[in-house]
Amino acid sequence: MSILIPNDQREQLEQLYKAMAPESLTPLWEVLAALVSPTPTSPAVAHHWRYADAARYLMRAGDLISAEQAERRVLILENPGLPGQSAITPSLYAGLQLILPGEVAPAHRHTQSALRFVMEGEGAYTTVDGERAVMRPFDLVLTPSWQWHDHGNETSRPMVWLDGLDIPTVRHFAASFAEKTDEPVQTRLVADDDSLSRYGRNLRPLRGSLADRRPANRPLFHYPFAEWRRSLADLGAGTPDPHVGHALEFINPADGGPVLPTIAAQVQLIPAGTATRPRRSSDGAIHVVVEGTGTARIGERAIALSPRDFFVVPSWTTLSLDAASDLVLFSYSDRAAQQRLELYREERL
Ligand code: GTQ
Repeated sequence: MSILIPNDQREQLEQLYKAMAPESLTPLWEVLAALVSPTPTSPAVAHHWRYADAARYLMRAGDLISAEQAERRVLILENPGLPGQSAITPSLYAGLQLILPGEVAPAHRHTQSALRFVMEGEGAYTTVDGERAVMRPFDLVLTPSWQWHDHGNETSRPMVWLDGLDIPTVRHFAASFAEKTDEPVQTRLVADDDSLSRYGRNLRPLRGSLADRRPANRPLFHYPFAEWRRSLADLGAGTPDPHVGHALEFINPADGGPVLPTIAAQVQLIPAGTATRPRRSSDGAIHVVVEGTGTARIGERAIALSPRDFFVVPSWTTLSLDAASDLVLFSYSDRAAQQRLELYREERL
């Protein structure tokens, strides 16, 4: 409340609040300014994790608990501003998942939407609705809502990837449903990466034909590093956008929109020796450094970046990126949800 209130009036008001509290009634005027803030006030803070540091703890967990026991052996990247909430931003979750050689993370499905961004290892798989995506470093793999998925590693090396899910968003709506099957590993129904050839090259099977097996609204779920990196490399010779560098969003080929209903994902190339101008947006975003070194200036903070670092930028906090060498970033955010809810804003400074 911004207007001054005399002491005796304040006392009477406090008595009123105390009297009505047992009836589950509270006064709006005490909280209105915080509830309806003129600009976003995220409880999340900017934060930075180094992959090697997190991976060390993850490998220790690998010695202590199996993937099958844990169901998902994951260390959550928890925002220090959101303690105990298993969240990296108010709406999104991030975790580092480890699958050791010979292990499986058993099949399940849930209403939460997920993406995987591969950090280490090569050749383990995620099966989505009977189709395996064979994962290589910096591939993006999706598990859309309510699609069966299991993970397995038949290689001789550990496999680690970043899980990005909308767990806090689904919790917010109290809309979590989940199921398990008796079969921990799904039967392969089609060739590995079948949907890449069916839907991943600006083509699609004829509508209604047998080959059109994936859900019409979300046919593709694997976006290989080799493909997105080539597109960024081709752009690299041209003039970068002053605020985002060369930036490409992963799209759902069914509608050209974001890859998931709640989550948008993108990659960026900031050419060596350049810096992006400060920009802020209402979507808190989680970034992975794929290649290069430089500095991320997030609000008042400056974070030195090196490959496989993670950093989170809270809503409405300015970000500028300074590339010492060609800086390649992957990021995901709740922009998809915000755009659907007509909330999204950005400001280029
Ligand atoms: O792989 O299905 O990090 O269900 C959190 C919840 C991963 C998964 C997570 C999950 C998964």
